[in-house]
Amino acid sequence: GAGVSVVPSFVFGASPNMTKLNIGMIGVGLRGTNHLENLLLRDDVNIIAVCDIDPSRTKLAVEKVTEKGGRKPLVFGKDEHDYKNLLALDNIDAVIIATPWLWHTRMAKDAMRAGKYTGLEVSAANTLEECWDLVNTHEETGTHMMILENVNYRRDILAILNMVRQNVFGELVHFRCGYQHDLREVKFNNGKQPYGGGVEFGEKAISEARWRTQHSVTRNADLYPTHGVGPIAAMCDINRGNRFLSLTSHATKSVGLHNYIVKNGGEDHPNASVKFKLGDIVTSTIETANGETIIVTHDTNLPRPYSLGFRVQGANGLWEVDGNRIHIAGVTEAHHWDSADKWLEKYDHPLWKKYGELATGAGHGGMDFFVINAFVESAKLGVAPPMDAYDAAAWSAITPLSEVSIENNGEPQDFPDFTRGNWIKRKPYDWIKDTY
Ligand code: A2G
Repeated sequence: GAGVSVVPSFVFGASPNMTKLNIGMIGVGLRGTNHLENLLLRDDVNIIAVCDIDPSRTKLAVEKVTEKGGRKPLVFGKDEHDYKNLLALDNIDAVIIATPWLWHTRMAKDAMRAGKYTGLEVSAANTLEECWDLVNTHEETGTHMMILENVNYRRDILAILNMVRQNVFGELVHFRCGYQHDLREVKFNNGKQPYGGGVEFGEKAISEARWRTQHSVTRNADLYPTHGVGPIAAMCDINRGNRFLSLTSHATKSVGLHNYIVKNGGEDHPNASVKFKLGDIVTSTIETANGETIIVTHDTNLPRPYSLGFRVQGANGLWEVDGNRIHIAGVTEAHHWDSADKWLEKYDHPLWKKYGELATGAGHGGMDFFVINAFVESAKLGVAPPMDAYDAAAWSAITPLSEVSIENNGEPQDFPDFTRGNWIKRKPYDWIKDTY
């Protein structure tokens, strides 16, 4: 709010006569707890209730709230449907959903039907039907939902978006992005620790390996498109003057997960006989209505350093995250790269300029802080969020569309127009401001 300044006692969102946003947390595993910690840095929210089927997680969440001097939240989670009792609470304004993927859409639908401003973790939906469900439920209820894509708030991404808005790259032509993250120690653990130490998944594992790995068994698709495509969609105004038209996808063979099991669990481990459908590298090419292409990579089963692989290219130059380099015609030497550092500094986003130290210093990685800030500020105002149900649907649709394309030797798949024609007149979101 107005008059906020950065002083030692500064709390994000502070404003004297602000009404507080009452929040319910659905899912307080590793991700939900991270959101909770960022919420507890603010003084404009109350955590009214927390829900998780694992009592050790709700216990931890309650402790975190009360340690910060908050009132003890109500606890839900006696069974998988107890979240509906949380949604029935009249005094909750907004909910954050951070649960296994297969619960996302149904929980978000129930939350919107209950009139709660809804924050939904990525990926939002698993099938085209679920994508439509998010859009239709938003339209039927008039309740807002925001897809909580944190990478849209990464410092370099917002600086590049700032450069895009100032036309530094010229007319946009081509993008690359993806989720390139060695998840082998996320997909397997020993049932005692969340990451690695064994080759179990499903019932015998805990945390993400308990539910996430199964998607690699049953689906050959880009399983996790939004970290890459979310930031690009903001840059090229998807659903706001532009839209995804179609895609083609290809997958390699699948060797990484099987090799990992054999190497760490032995050939005789029962999981050594599991056949993983997910190809190690899945590559999709999207065409947009404005004539750009976007190459999206999904690469989670092989040893490799983390990179979302961004490239943003226009008629006047390009940025590549790998190599941290930029070329701008007429500014950088012809045919040569310039380090991206001084560009990223020069075009640093107003939010990061203002609150970057607080966000990073608070030990919460910055971008997570800003995505939660955008959610809370939008919910307090009751306005549409920066990334809405149409974005959640269009971005998540890459999973089912890539699956069908791969199954059919790269046959092009049309994206549904989730805006039903409104993309032509919807105005680009104003990303470049210092409030949220
Ligand atoms: O790996 C990363 O932190 C991902 N986030 C997150 O979404 C999740 O997949 C995690 C594995 O547990 C980003 O890449 C921004």
